[in-house]
Amino acid sequence: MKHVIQSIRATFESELHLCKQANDLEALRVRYLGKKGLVQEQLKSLRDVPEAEKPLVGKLINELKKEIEERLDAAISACSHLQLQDKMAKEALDVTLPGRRSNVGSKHPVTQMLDEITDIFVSMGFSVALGPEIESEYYNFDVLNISPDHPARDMQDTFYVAPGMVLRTHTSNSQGRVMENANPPIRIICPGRVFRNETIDASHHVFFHQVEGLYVDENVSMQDLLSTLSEFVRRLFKKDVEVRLRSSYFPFVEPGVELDMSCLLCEGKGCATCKHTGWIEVLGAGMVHPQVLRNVGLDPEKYTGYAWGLGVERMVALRSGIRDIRLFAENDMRFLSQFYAV
Ligand code: 2U9
Repeated sequence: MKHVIQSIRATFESELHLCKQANDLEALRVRYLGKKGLVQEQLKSLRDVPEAEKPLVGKLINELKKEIEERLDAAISACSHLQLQDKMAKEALDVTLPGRRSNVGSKHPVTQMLDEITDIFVSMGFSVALGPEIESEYYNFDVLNISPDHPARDMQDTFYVAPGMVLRTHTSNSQGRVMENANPPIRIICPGRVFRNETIDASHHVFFHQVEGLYVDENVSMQDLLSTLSEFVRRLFKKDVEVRLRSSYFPFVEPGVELDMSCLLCEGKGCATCKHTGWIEVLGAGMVHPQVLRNVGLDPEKYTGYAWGLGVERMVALRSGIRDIRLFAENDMRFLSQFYAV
């Protein structure tokens, strides 16, 4: 019996050395210490041992059991320590490495420009007024003195969505609504998307963005228009440009003007960008037509006002030298990523 116990001990030792991972140790434990394991087998066979030898053999088997338990416990703890070290080595992080910048995106260049224009006018005391993109012919045309036979009302220029309802062709629709419900002084700008029934090409699109502005009060003059818009243009283009007004026509203003600035590239000397005139057209403006004031219930004998309008895509194009406005509607990341704001 002693020899059997010795041989179990020796086999256990050699099998223990062959164990490489926790699974092997568990299998070894079951084989030796399990209910049907080798140690249990020896305990059962104690019945066949002569009575006189039983205490000694029993003691030897218990010593073997204890020894195997201790050896296995030590091996399991050494193994889990090794596994932990291995895991730590594999998952090690170098916290001194520079971080990887994640791409959080950026505002669309048209939105950036809308924000910049809005900030400038808000700093001058104007409020922002928004209006609907689907508008009645009344607010899109009638209030603004655009007569029923005006070519802008033609189906080829305007999208009609229902009888008497259009996709707004300018953001002035919001201004008529505000003027009806407010008393002067009125200082508002109306940013937003507008729609035109155009054939799309490099300089025309079926939708684009506008900002239109309006200032109505007693004694508002053309000089107010010129000084405010000059300051705006200089702040937007971050350059001390020259500004001039040219006579023009829009049904909602009288007189109507167009505002030019000296060419950003040649500073007025003449180049391909300004078609050798030295001037670049920036926006349309004028003194609010007396009929428009009457239409919204304001007395043109008491109040005067100036109004202006600009195309936002055109402002980005002027500042960044873009020749095709279709790029603004295509969402091509190769184009948009060039406008990432830092
Ligand atoms: C009211 C009265 C008058 C707004 C104005 C312009 C001149 C103008 C165009 C420029 C290029 C629009 O984007 S564009 O196509 N706009 O030239 N807009 S005066 O006049 C108003 C607005 C509201 C009540």
